[in-house]
Amino acid sequence: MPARPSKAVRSAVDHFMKGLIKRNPGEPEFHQAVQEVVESLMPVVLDNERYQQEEILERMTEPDRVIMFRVTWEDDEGRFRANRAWRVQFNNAIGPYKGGLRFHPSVTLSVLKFLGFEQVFKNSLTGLPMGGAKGGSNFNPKGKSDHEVMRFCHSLMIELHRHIGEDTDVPAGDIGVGAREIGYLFGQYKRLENRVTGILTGKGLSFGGSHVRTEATGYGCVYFCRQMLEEHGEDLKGKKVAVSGSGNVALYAAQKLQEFGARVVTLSDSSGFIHGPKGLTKKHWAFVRDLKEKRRGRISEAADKFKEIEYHDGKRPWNVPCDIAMPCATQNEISAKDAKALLKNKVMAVCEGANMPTELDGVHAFLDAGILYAPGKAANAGGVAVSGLEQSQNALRLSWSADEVDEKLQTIMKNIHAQCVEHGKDGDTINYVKGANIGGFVRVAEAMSAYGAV
Ligand code: NDP
Ligand code: 2IT
Repeated sequence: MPARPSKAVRSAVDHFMKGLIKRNPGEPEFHQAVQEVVESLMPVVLDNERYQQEEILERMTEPDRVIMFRVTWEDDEGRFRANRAWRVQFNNAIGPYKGGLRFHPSVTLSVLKFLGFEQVFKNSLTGLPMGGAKGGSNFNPKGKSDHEVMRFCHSLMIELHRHIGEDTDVPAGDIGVGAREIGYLFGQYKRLENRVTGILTGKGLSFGGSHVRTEATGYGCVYFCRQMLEEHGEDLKGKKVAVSGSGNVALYAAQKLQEFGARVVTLSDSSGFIHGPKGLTKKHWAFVRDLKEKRRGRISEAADKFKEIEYHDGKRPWNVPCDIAMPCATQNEISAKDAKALLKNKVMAVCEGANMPTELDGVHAFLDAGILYAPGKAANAGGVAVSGLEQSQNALRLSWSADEVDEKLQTIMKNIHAQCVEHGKDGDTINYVKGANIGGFVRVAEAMSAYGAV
């Protein structure tokens, strides 16, 4: 059982959150992300007068800068359309801003602030010199033609190009932004600036991309999970794993889980989930990858194709009994009720491929139950880590082999795990939330402190 926070810590957290909510009204996702972090950090800050005097927590929860702009583009019928886009440059204390772009109708400033805030800690945990940022638009790529997506990306870059640069801010992909979008964005940047340099990551291999970047988040999440199990005398072999999502992160997490002998029983999209009680095999995986990466179809098609797969419309996979849950779709996809269902079915580990996929009450339920719970900012850091390696390769003007990059990724995930263990000791258990939050915090706080009042 983890130690309960003292009354002084609880009241300091409440006081801090009241101020934050007042300064940032109507931003529930941002409040949630900050609350989770502040619950871990408050004891550290209360113990350190310098951090209090320098208002480290107040400064770390205020983005350096938010850029908001309109993106006008023309659809295939010749109609003009307008979307809103942002870049939230959260903190560059330890390196140039770094973080993905998300295209999804649910994107709001609150969502991008929560993602940018978490990115600061995640990037610090990788040990690479990267600050934190996030950006994106409420543009919905679903149902749009390639030409429409291209026109949207080109238009977005007309504004974004003046705010980014290899030593300033380096965006990448996230939900709705993959290889196709990065290609269009990079092409437009190159045309506008007449510079071919590492201003985006996740690029195609023919124009400066890194081997293993596509696979990195999913693979990294499984490497982290394996490490966490090993730390507790367990391994992945034969473990039943419920994976959600069927995009970039979910696909490559599922592939690596299969390679390590785990039994992946579910995948999902925003319409529903598929369940293969005997485990999804390589053949199923290849079908879903083609479906999602090339044909942009719905996950239900897998159940039309294979009789051993069931489809559950409008549902999430968390009622399927499993040893490990690996949420890889989106924020708050595990509600407090879902968390209870997972615990009732004796889940032993939850390892987050997505960012903040578990509601705060669900997080508390996992921690109270003492299961192995790896928060996204630690477990999904493999994606941005390989983005950092892509930046290094671009700066050196050379390209490392897939094996070299994969080896570096494994080492980075091991180091992140070690930081969680070092900072997460809680009685005789390891609290990975506390470990990741404190581990990510220290480097950024020390850098900010060294700079003085800036
Ligand atoms: P993709 O766009 O490739 O895939 C997203 C998947 O999640 C799709 O299956 C999508 O279904 C599903 N999804 C999206 N929104 C919702 C929703 N509101 N409800 C239910 N399902 C939803 O994105 P990624 O795989 O890149 O990202 C997945 C998660 O991982 C996100 O939280 C992202 O922030 C995080 N992440 C991504 C990294 C990366 O390198 N790409 C790195 C670290 C974290 P549908 O197709 O129906 O929309
Ligand atoms: O959430 C994330 O870490 C990402 N979407 C990847 C960011 C990046 O810069 O590669």
